[in-house]
Amino acid sequence: MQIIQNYINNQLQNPIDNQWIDNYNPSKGEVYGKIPNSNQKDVEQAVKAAKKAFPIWSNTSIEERSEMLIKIAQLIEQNFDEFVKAESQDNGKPITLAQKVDIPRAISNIKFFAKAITQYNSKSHESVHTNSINYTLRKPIGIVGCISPWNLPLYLFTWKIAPALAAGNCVVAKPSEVTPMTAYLLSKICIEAGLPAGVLNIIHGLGQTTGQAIVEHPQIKAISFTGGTKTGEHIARTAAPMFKKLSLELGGKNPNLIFADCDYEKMLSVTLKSSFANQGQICLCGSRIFVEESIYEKFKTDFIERTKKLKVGNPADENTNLGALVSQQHLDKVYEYIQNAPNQNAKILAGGNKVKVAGFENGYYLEPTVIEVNSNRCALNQEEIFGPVVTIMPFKTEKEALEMANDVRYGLSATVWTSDLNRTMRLSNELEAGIVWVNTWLNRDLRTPFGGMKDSGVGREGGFDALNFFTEPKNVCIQYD
Ligand code: TXE
Repeated sequence: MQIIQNYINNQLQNPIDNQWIDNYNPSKGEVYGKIPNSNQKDVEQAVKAAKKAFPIWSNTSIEERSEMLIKIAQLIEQNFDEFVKAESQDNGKPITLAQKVDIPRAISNIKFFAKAITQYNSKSHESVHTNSINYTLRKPIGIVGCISPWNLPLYLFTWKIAPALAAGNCVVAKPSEVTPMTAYLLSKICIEAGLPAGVLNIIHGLGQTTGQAIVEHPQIKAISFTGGTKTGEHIARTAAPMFKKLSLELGGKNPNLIFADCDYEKMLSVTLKSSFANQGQICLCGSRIFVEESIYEKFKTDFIERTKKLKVGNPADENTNLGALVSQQHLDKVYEYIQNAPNQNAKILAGGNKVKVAGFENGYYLEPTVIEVNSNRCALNQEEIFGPVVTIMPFKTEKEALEMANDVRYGLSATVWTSDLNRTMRLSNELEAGIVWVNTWLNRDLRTPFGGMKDSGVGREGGFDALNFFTEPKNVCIQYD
């Protein structure tokens, strides 16, 4: 049994009321650890520690904060294999993905914001006719809350805490209770790095207990959240009467528009990734595939053939393409969508079944699944499934493709495959999405604004947008003679 503890005031400690929850290994469907189910008392302790630390941390020089973050990133690098193994075991994702994406990106997040803060600046506005100058101070907010999900655990956890800390805030953070392990390892790293007590507090527990206590705490002035749209809605409702600053990165139902003039081979291999990477559990996955009629049949044949070749198996095996889904509950949710497909006039073309992996019979495995739909209005195309399930459908014209792409409540990302520059320009203007990828997918530059429109969220993360979120602007106006 691996016991995870809270990290409060630079100490690893048990939850005050001694309440625990099970931590599962999804590849085996077995409990392998216990994590605290913290409550208001633990959050209160963390807030007290953060409050005490804030005047000191917010007054350290930018260089000091930057160096501390770099040190933390380097310590993760030194313990790289341990982090990779832990992430794969906790989440069920292929170890190769944790190795190539999750942990390297967590390290990059921290290093990026360690450097970004040294370049962060504010504006000034001179009005000669009134003999005055305005300038903007950017002050850390104080104590901020960071709540992250289970799909990219350390990657999204660091994406929030790094800019918050770099900007001089003290943080009360909660990783998902489904994947708490790498955040726990990070707390040990912070102790080793000598991060001052109370600057970062990592509290574990359920959303409705620990998460709720963070959102409700009156001294936590801003909440950065990534997770489901429903949860985001609930958090917004709770936080609004306290006028908390909110950054919400929520669900997606992203269109992938494939035109006949694209680089077909590149499109095919990237589309396979954008459909099934991380078992389809990435908010940016292109889960609605629309293909121009003239290449639809060819695409259908090739895509199904490639999908069937993907290997579902033990995440620790280097040849595995898809590991386990994150939990039994999530597997049930995704599987229900597949079972309901025939009721929606939809046809399962590949996959659709749970998988029994030899030696891991109780794990949460599902075949990569391709479903042909005949309307964009069906639940399969309108609701976020968040698993290894994509739909495909032909379109006749660019206009029709655009209409279907936008006809959904979400607006996180969109992918376009075409070699026509004019079409690229038209579609990137018209698509209702926070991110539009053309002839690429998940190609991330950390300086860019990241986030969604419509029900995919509020606000943007990344680059100076994240530092803007984690600071309070104060305008100073001086008149001179
Ligand atoms: O996420 P939750 P769930 C989508 C995906 C998935 C659905 C539900 O469609 O099927 O959301 O997933 C914390 N106050 N995404 O239920 O609950 C929770 O403990 C404060 C998309 O697992 O939103 C966890 O730390 N916090 C998404 C975090 O919120 C609360 C990634 C996210 O969990 C809380 C994950 C509360 N009342 C799921 N309730 C993306 N955008 O990438 C829960 N939490």
